[in-house]
Amino acid sequence: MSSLGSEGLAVGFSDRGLDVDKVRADFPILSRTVRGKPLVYLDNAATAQKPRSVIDAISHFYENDYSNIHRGVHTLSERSTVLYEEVREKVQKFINARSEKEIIFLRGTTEAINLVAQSYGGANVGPGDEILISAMEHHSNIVPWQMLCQRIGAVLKVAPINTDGELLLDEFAALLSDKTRLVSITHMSNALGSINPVEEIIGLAHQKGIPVLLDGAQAIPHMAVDVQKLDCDFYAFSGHKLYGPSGIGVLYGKSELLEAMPPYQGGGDMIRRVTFEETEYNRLPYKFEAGTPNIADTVGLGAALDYLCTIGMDSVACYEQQLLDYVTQKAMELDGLRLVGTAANKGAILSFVLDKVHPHDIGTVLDHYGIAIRAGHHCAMPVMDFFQVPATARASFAMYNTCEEVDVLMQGLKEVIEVFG
Ligand code: 7TS
Repeated sequence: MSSLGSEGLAVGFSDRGLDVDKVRADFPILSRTVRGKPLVYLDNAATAQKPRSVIDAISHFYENDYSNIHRGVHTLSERSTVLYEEVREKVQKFINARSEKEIIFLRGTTEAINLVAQSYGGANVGPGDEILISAMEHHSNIVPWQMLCQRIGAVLKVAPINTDGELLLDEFAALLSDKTRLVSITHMSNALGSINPVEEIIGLAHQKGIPVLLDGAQAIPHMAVDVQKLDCDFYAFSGHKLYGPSGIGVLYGKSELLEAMPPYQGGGDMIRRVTFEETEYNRLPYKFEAGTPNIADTVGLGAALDYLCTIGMDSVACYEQQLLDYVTQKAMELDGLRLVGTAANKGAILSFVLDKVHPHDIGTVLDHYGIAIRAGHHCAMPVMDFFQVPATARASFAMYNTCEEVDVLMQGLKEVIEVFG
């Protein structure tokens, strides 16, 4: 495939360091067909496909190195422990955390937010206190806080957005009160694509001494993230949206906060000494990693990070921004298409509705052309309510998508409009 859009729009892959043909060749699934058509995979916000190196790393690990970690003196256990802990170091470097002990492995973003809600929230939030989120959150960044608030008698506050899907920063600032115990906000919205002004958000919260959790599930595959530069207190993300396996994710937390937090789950590995009377907990990060973890998928996540480091997150961001510009321009040419989420600062997600066509029908027709998009509420029902739509169709892009695929999508949408319009 060429690296130019059909309009000749320069999407300069090689001069900016991302060779999309080469990237595509690394992802075996991208060469399959669906319903006799080449797969056009545009459901990357739900989960991204995996490069060969990730698939191979997992098989290689099971075939050669697999054992349980942190407990055996035998060769395989030591080998598995080294490989697992090496990934912690890779994650630390990838997000520029100060220390490996600030990296906690969990199932994913959802579990990471639940950990903070239960552990930090349980210890620091009292009756009448407030947690501040935004109106564009995924259910994973709403429900754990609702559960905490119900349990404790605290109050969930919601910072509003405008009709472009942008956070209203002044209103956000006005909602920071001396009762606010934590701000938990998405770095990038999965339903709208909006990228939040997280540095300003963190600055405003920190002026009042309030810690900030960033839900990085969507942001991390699309841009370089530096947790020290952001100065966020917690950062949560999932491996599976970052070209790694499902079932493995990360909570970053500043060590001084993590040190002071009680464990989230009890069990093996998170202890130093146990008697029936009391338990002495392990040091960070093991205090938060009870039980046998997802060892092989952690190794797979390490391979995904290695892969991304060879490309460079700045190249990914630059390439995807051009793809987003291209698809946005093309989408706006279609009669009856309305974009849902038009923030000035957006990641490569296009949510839209078509006049007289239910999003599920859009998804079903596009599937006949081998095009995978998502139709639904995207686990962000309050966002749908705000825009007064039951659902949207969402095409979400990754570094392996091309302008040609955008053209195929547009052709598919023209067919949808013809059939239902
Ligand atoms: N936060 C955001 C912003 C998300 O987009 C998602 C998943 C999550 C949290 C939860 O991540 P998990 O890995 O723990 O499930 N978003 C989507 C989506 O948009 N379509 O499918 C999953």
